[in-house]
This record gives sequence, C-alpha cells and structure tokens, in this order.
Amino acid sequence: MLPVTERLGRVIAVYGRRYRVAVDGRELDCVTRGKKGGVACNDRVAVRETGTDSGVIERVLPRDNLLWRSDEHRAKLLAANVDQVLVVTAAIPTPRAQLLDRSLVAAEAAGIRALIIVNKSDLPETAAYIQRLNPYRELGYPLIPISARMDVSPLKPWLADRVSVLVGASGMGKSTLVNALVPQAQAATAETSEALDAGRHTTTHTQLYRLPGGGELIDSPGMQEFGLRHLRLDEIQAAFPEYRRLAGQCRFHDCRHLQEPGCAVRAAVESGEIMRERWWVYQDILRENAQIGH
Ligand SMILES: Nc1nc2c(ncn2[C@@H]2O[C@H](COP(=O)(O)OP(=O)(O)OP(=O)(O)O)[C@@H](O)[C@H]2O)c(=O)[nH]1
Ligand SMILES: [Mg+2]
Ligand SMILES: [Zn+2]
Repeated sequence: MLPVTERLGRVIAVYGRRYRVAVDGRELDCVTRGKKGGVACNDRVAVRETGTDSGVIERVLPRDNLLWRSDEHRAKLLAANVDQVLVVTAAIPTPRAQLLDRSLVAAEAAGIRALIIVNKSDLPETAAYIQRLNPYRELGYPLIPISARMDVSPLKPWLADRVSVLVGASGMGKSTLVNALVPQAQAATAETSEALDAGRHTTTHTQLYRLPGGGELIDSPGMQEFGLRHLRLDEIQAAFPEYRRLAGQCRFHDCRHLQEPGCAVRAAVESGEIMRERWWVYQDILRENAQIGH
C-alpha cells in the first residue's frame, strides 16, 4: 500500500542524479531522498510531489531485472525491467576489445536476452566484420546487420511491444538508430571524430523513447569499459552459453576452467570448438573479481 501522499511512477530519463518520472500522464523532475542513488531508467518508483512538476523518489519498487556494470568504486545502473539488450557494434570506429562479450555476459547474468546489432552496414568494412561475428549466432545471439543511416527495417520486428535497451561504445550509432526509429526523438548525435577528440561521449544521459510501432527503446551513453565486479564465479560461468553444453565434463566438479587438468572447456578452446577470445575475456573477468582469488 502507498501512503496517500505517494504515487506510482516510472523513470523515463536519468541525468546524473536527477530523474524524469512519468506519473499519471505527467512528467516530474525528481531527486532521490538524501544522497542515495540506485535508481535506473525504467524503474518503477514511489514519488512524492514537492512542487509544480517536481518530486522526490521515495522508493524503488521491486525490479524484474537490472542491467548494470561496476568497477572498483561504484555501480552504474543502465536500465531496469527490460525485455532485451541490444548490443550495438560496428566495424568503424574499431570496436573496443571485450566490450561486446562483456555486454553479453552482463545481460546473461541479469537474465535478459541479448541481440547483437551490427550497425553501419553501408560501410565497406562491415561485411568482414559480420563474418567475424557469425559464430555468435551459434551461441544463440541473433545477429542483426542494419544501417541506422540507410535502413533500420530489419530491426523493427524485434522491437515491437518490448522494452529494449541500447548499449555499446561511443560512436557506434545508438542515438542515430533512435532517431531513425522515433521520428520526434531528436537525440543528439555526432561525428565520431568530433566526439572522441573532445574526449567525451555525445549522449550524456539515459532516456526511454516510445516506438511508433509499439514498444520502447532506451538510449544510453557510450561506455569504454564494462566492469563486472559484481559477479560471482558461478554467475560468470553460467553467463557463457558455450560452457553449458560441457557441464559436468570437467575432471573436477569445481573446475574454474583455467589451468586445471582434464578441463573440458580448455579442451574445447584448443580444438577450436569454442572461441578462444571469449575464454580470454572469461579469464580477465575472473581475475578482476578479487574475491574469486587470483
Ligand atoms: N556510415 C554510417 N554512419 C553511421 C551510421 N549510424 C551512425 N553513424 C554515424 O556514427 C557517428 C556516431 O553516431 P551516434 O549515433 O552519435 O553514436 P552513439 O553510439 O550514440 O555515441 P554516444 O552517444 O557517444 O554513445 C555519427 O557520425 C553517425 O552519423 C550508419 O548506419 N552508417
Ligand atoms: Mg548517443
Ligand atoms: Zn573446466
């Protein structure tokens, strides 16, 4: 039960520690009570109005799921209660090592399905990049080439009636994609060189947009790193679909799939059955997690 002064709302944009909350068809500019953060885009919240078009978020209601990243110092919440994560990548600018795999791991760990969007299919470099990414289809991730500039229609059927969140490095074209799908969005975009030279990302806030064909799309600022300090060993292992079919085949039941003798994962890496680069990502994630002890 809500106290009479509280109303239910939904967070539709996050600007640092300020939040835009939709309440009964209106939008309130909100802060959280005290210094606590911990509010994500698309969170359901209880708010108390404090003035015309302003309010305070009193509580976050229980979430279906939460996509987030974490480094040594803090957690960064990306979005809550989403149906799918769209990991946006492109051949140009050169993708940052591990960002795609780490985004997929975060989605798996949060129990959210992930799709890989290969943007900029109008560029000649993209064909070879798609070839490189083809093995991800076998892992169960739909691979959807599009051009946010020329043609986004292959993506539309995947979006209807779902809440999707875009993640990826700066310059991959997330906001360009939003503008192609949501005519009135007018999200800021920038030439990659401009954005990178200025040492900043073009999009600096997270925002939810309503899609004309039904469904919603969340744009977020580009990231350079995807820290996963919050994951335990068993969660990390479970986030690699290629390990699942090898379950129970290692000599030791608590095998960490590193240097242990009789490791079925390692054997599959050596035989080329699973992608060596992803095994390296796995090792790096383990190494970062101090409590796992390396
Ligand atoms: N050739 C080509 N360029 C594209 C395409 N989509 C986006 N771009 C360009 O890529 C650059 C970056 O696009 P943005 O949409 O700002 O990228 P972003 O992922 O939102 O970047 P951040 O907000 O910094 O995270 C812009 O110059 C876009 O015009 C595409 O399909 N083809
Ligand atoms: Mg952007
Ligand atoms: Zn093993």
